[in-house]
Amino acid sequence: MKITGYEATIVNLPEDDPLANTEARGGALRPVVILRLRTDSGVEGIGVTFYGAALTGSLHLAVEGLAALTVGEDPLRIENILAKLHGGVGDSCGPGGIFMLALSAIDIALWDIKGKALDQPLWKLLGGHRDRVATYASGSLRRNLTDDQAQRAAQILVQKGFREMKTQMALPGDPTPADEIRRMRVVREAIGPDIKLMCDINQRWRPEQAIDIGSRVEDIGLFWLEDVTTADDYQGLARVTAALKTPVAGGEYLYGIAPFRQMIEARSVDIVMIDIARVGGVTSWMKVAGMAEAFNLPVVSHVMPEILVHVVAACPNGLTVEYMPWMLKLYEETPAIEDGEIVLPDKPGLGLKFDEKAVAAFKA
Ligand code: SMN
Ligand code: MG
Repeated sequence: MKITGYEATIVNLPEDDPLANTEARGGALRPVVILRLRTDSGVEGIGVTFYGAALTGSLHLAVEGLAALTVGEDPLRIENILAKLHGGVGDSCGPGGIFMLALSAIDIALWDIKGKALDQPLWKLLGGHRDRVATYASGSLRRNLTDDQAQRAAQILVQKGFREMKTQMALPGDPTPADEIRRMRVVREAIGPDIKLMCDINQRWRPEQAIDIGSRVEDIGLFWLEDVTTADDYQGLARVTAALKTPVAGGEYLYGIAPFRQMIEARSVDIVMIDIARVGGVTSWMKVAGMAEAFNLPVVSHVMPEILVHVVAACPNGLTVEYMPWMLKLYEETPAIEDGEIVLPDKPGLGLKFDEKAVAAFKA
């Protein structure tokens, strides 16, 4: 089997909130790069990457540049191709930035090809630990909502059957710790005691703030506090993690596999979050999951649930999938949620097909 061609396309998706219909940033667009990798057997693999914003054009070119290096290669030899891609840039611009984001799209497409070629869904190829997986609603309970809006949105998510959901602290403006705590109580009261509630700080606190506010919300029962301070302040994170009973999650900002070693060895987090675009695709996601398993730590996904459901379900320490619905529109069909859990697809590879009408409509 040989790779014969590729097509990378920029697609601008609307920034909406299909889960709770809260007012998202009106008219804002989220650019993503989609990839099709073609083979001589007729099997086509698909990949996705993003985070480009103003650099989306460069990311698109980077995907094309790396995809060109895969033509003629055997798509089932994924590590061999990844080594060629690293070599293709002389290893001089890796392991971070646009190179890694572009490489991830290719790695995802290669795994999709492998699944289709072997007629197996990806989650089974990667380990197949479970066929349903916990998931949490994300993207609705944002920090810029009013307390009333957050309360209503949280209730909508519960009515829709979500058993887990994520909100945010580090409220806009100049909030006092009391403001932050009030918001958490509003959301907790809206959803009741049994729903798992996560809270993302998106790196906006200093470690001492995280310990102060984090310790004042312990009685609210958060499932985790995420990215409480600058993502590469491993020692600062470790202080917060040691000080709080609430589990601390982090890792979505790390590029490649090696920084996870530093973060985990420093005991910076209780829950390891792995971003598939930054880590280097499916191959690297699974390597970090194995590293975390050796430290008795669970792993969780970041965005793109339609793809990440495979890796979280595959490994024994996969905890829950972030149901961030940003890219669902790209596909004809995405995995169903039943009783608050995502049901793993039976279709081979990723089990996803681009919705060609949507791709044409949103194409940049
Ligand atoms: C997040 C960050 C960047 C893009 C999407 C989402 C956020 C999350 O940190 O964890 O959902
Ligand atoms: Mg986050």
